[in-house]
Amino acid sequence: MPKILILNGPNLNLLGTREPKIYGHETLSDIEKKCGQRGKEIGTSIDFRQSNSEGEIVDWIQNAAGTTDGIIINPAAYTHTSIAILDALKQVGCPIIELHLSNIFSREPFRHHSYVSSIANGVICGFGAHGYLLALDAISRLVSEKEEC
Ligand code: CA2
Repeated sequence: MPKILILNGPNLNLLGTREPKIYGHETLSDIEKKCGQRGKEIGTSIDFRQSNSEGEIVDWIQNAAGTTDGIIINPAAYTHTSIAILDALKQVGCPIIELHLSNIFSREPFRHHSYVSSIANGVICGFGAHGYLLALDAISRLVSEKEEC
């Protein structure tokens, strides 16, 4: 069964408690449950994590090499700042989807640049919590295409 790692960056543990107009009403735990359900439906195992620490996210990405079939990452604010996360993702060797709840391109200019987009297979943004399910469907397809190679 393919293993999918879903990584969430800083402050996403606050989802559902503040800024619902931008990020919606669902908590990260609600989203984790939905991802688990969709994972069962599409036959993938889901490892869902959140950290406020850049270094911990880098460690998780490094440890994914050779053990994980696909990564979905919402790097949150590190999207716009982290060369360390970019470098870790570059060496991991499995399909990667970058994900954002909000449409970063309709927000402040400093959110328009992402370090991660250049190495992601695809980017999903602006669909709120539903984006996680879209990303799961997309990565599952990428993983099965890779197996066929
Ligand atoms: O839209 C997204 O998913 C973001 O990755 C969220 C980040 C933001 O820095 C990115 O530009 C876009 C922020 C996550 C903070 O989440 C909060 C949730 C509730 C209350 C406060 C922050």
